[in-house]
Amino acid sequence: MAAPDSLKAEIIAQATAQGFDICRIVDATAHAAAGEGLRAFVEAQHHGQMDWMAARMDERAAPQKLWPAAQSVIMLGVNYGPDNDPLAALKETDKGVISVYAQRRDYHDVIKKKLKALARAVVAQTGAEVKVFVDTAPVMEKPLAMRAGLGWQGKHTNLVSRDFGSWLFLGSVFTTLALPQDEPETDHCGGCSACLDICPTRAFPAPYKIDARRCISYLTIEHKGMIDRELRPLMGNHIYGCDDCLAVCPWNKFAQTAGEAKLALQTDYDRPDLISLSKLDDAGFRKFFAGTPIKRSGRDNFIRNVLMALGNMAAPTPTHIEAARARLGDEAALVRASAVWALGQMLDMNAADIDSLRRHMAHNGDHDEAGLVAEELAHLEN
Ligand code: B12
Ligand code: SF4
Ligand code: SF4
Repeated sequence: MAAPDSLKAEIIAQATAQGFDICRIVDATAHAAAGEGLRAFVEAQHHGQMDWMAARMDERAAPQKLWPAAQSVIMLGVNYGPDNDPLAALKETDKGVISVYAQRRDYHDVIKKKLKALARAVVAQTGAEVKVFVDTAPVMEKPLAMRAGLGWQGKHTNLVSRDFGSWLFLGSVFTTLALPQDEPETDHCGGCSACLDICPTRAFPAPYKIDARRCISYLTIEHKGMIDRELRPLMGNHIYGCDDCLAVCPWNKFAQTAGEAKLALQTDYDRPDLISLSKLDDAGFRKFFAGTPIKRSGRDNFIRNVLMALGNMAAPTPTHIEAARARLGDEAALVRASAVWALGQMLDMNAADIDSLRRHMAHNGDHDEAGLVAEELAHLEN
């Protein structure tokens, strides 16, 4: 077997050949501080409906709890820097804003393939055991990446890189090899608070802490059911994820546009028209978003997001109002209830209008076991 230093250099060369933009090594020993942060986050209920975060916390906090034989973690990053300013689209309120990562092919698929290819190369060269992880595994990728020196966890809690700003996807290869460690990165946020100040929903109870329940990314991707009434108007035209706190970071001036062709931005998903999106049925939704992470959120939750955006439009036209009204007859109670909210935002309704809306919906023979539609109608009357 090659000596550790040259072996590490070969692994980095392999990672580069696979299209990773950065590769550094951290030992697999326990990370007590990250575990405490995670426990505090879960105890404060900041994870919302993401119950899986409360399970397997010990494994999340410490790579060796997840895989006792692991000696080192090869931490990897892929740059997905956009070539435009994601904040500009927020002004076009008749369009939906899809976060930068989701306007590309599903990074889980793209990165997993790269991780597996790298892992195979390590096994072929050393005979060591390996396991690959990206995003969905019980691994705390950001604290590990900080310890490996890929960047630091900024006040918005994401990893910031000196070379790539906010725009790095993370992944890891755990291995039984004991490899030379890299130096951790230190915090370079200083007195800046741009990410905390820009957050539309005030999702940061304090710097370096996020309450996911208020984060638009969580609300549009992970949260099932109706969204808190108080938060809906603050979501603007975000319909899948949110990049506001990432995009405003001054370290992005060093960012580079993504080089990986498989992660190229797809124009269909750049500011799509809200009216067309609102018309997607289940099959249309799956076809339009095939190969993207959006497909996984499910059609009903997605149309709910589109209706929130319609309700938040600065100057809705009669065609926009018609698009929301058309969803009053939707199969899903979640969508119908969201349509009621959107119309309430778009129109100045009097008691007679509300009564006619109620009769219109009754005429559609609604089944509303969870009472979502009834609650929205009742709220209109108050
Ligand atoms: C759950 C999750 C989410 C949740 C929660 C976000 C979060 N900040 O944790 C939601 C759905 C909101 C989310 C959103 C996004 N996500 Co996400 N998400 C994850 C996931 C699966 C787990 C993260 C995690 O463990 N969170 C738990 C908290 C506790 O951990 P932490 O953020 O490291 O918090 C530390 C400190 O802040 C502190 N702390 C936090 N809360 C508290 C509370 C108290 C009281 C205390 C004392 C301490 C404390 O302790 C922690 C340990 O040091 C990771 C993938 C992975 N497996 O790691 C991707 C990941 C973090 N997401 C990612 C991305 C890209 C996003 C979005 C940008 C997507 C988008 N455009 O919409 C947004 C960004 C929102 C934001 N500002 O964070 C990338 C980030 C890449 C990077 N450069 O950092 C990751 C790593 C996925 C990947 N493989 O690339 N995400
Ligand atoms: S992603 Fe958006 S909503 Fe979530 S914390 Fe950042 S700015 Fe706030
Ligand atoms: S915007 Fe400012 S505070 Fe937030 S992560 Fe970037 S440097 Fe840190």
